[in-house]
Amino acid sequence: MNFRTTLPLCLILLQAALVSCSGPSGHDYPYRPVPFTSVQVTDPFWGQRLKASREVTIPLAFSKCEETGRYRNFEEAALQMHSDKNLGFVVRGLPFDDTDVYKTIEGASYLLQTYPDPKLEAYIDSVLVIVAAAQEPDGYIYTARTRNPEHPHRWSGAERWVQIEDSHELYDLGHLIEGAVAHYRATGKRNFLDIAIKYADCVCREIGPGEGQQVRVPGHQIAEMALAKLYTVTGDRKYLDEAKFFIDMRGHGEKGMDAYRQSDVPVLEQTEAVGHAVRAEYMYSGIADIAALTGEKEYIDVIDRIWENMVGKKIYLTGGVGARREGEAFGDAYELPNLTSYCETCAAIGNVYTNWRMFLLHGSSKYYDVLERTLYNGVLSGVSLDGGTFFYPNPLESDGRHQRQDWFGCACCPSNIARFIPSVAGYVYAVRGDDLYVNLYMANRMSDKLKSGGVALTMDTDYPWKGDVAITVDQAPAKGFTLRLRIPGWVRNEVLPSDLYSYADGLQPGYKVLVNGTEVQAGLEEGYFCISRKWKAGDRVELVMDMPARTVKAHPAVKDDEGRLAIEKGPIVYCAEWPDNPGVQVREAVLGPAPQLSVRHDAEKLYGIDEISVGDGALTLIPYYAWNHRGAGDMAVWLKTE
Ligand code: FUB
Ligand code: ZN
Repeated sequence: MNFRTTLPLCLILLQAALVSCSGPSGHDYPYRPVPFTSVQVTDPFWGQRLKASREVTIPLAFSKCEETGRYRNFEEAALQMHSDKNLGFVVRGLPFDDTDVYKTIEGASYLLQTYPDPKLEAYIDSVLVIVAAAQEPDGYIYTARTRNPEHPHRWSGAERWVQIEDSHELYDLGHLIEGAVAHYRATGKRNFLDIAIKYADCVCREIGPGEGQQVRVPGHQIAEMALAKLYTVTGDRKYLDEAKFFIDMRGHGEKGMDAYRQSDVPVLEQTEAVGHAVRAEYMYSGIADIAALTGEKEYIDVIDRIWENMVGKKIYLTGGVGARREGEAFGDAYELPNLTSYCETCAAIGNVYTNWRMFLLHGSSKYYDVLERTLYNGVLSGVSLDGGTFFYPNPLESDGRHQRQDWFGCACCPSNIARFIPSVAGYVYAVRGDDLYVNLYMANRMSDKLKSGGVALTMDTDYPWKGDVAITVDQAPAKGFTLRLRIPGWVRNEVLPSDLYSYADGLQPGYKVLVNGTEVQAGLEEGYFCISRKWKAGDRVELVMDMPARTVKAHPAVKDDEGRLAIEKGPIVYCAEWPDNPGVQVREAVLGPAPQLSVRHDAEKLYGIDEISVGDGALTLIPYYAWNHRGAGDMAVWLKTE
């Protein structure tokens, strides 16, 4: 693989400038993520995902944008804008089809960091020419209206903003900004960012509390977190104010808004995860951003409360959220059905965004325990191993009717996978002062700045199959720094930071940390093993974690998991699938109350997995993320004990 080892100087300076202008109000997240531009993934597990993304997912998503008329929509909008008469374009599809283009460019931009690709960069530039041409002179960009202002998409309302609860005009803004900022950070070019700024300025002019402005609230959240990000990039406070306005106005009796859109009560009074799960997760991320960037504590309190409710009562073992198909929504407490679990891929990605921000606010590893579980299970199941097919819902049980597809009429999940997977490098490390947090384990090389100077590390590991991690210090500030290694919940005997699930086997896995071959002792601080010292180049830290296969049980209030156990190993949740168990009806299979589990690595199967056998081979389990690669059939995560 052709990994980039050094960034050009101009990009390093650009990154430094971006970091220093984040939080211009003086408030910011106390913990700063080490950006994706500073981490080169060299990992076999994630390297394969990135390869699949680069070679299959991103080209597929671009070709689907072309084939399904998403580029044509921009072209038609441009033609209509420059015509005196109505050209009669029929506005079909979904009013947020533009976002698939923005999201795919976002993913491609992250990829450019690890795999510089002038052809891909030029292709993106050519798409951006088409996108820019569809932008109205005042910045409005929403092809579902501009294509035919007299007959816009039926969800869009006769005029701008009037049907905001369904139109997705501001959802489009959110994805536009997210894509544009990633593209700017990756390439230093402004051709996408300027389009986003122009639309954001249009929205800030027309929507707000001031005279002559309309009071409107996004029907589908994401503009909040995106505008907050645009504020950190530009330093322009009006974007943060607009994001806060959107959050603050929610639940104040707007027309057509309800619990489905998290608008039944004002945000600051909300206590539970409710409604459409993707909208909810994006809103929680936006609230966390407002909390961090304004320093207003009441927003932290609300997001803390909702997080407790979600992690304590409404999350699946896979990190998936959204139990109900109807409304793609959170259910009641402990309502976690398996066969009908919805667990939209986008909601899992949103759950990563939320928990990442919760860590950046609080610095506790418990948020990464949720994030990691979601990443390896609920997110990864959303895309096939070759990167070419996708799940929209991610159920924990199947009767054979659920299969990945190469695209959907509503393509939010494939394009979210296209943008998320390549961004994974940005979740590995974080910094505070002279503390370097290692939050995810994957082989990589990183370099960044601590308060006292530059730091560079090389990480080697076979995670998630082995719990051994070796970190070599390549550069360190003369003064020294504190290395904070996250000790995952799964090795501390905690499935999730709540009582929703617990290990059922009585095992007590252990871990140890060695520096240059000598074991060191330390208590955990917020879930981190901390080593403070003057490091020198070549110092080697080893984290050795037991990673046995484990059985898990659910809280007794989860009726659908009653009398059942699930199996996991490290961060990976397992399932029984039909091809590995000929002659066994896996949904009816009986584990027994204390099954003996043995693990075998198969480098060929399903791109290399650890397979788990129960007893003397009565049942074989594979990682949940890897199911449905060998045809349609039964699958189950929660298995009967008798
Ligand atoms: O409405 C935009 C996206 O489409 C949502 O986030 C998904 O749940 C799907 O409905
Ligand atoms: Zn989706």
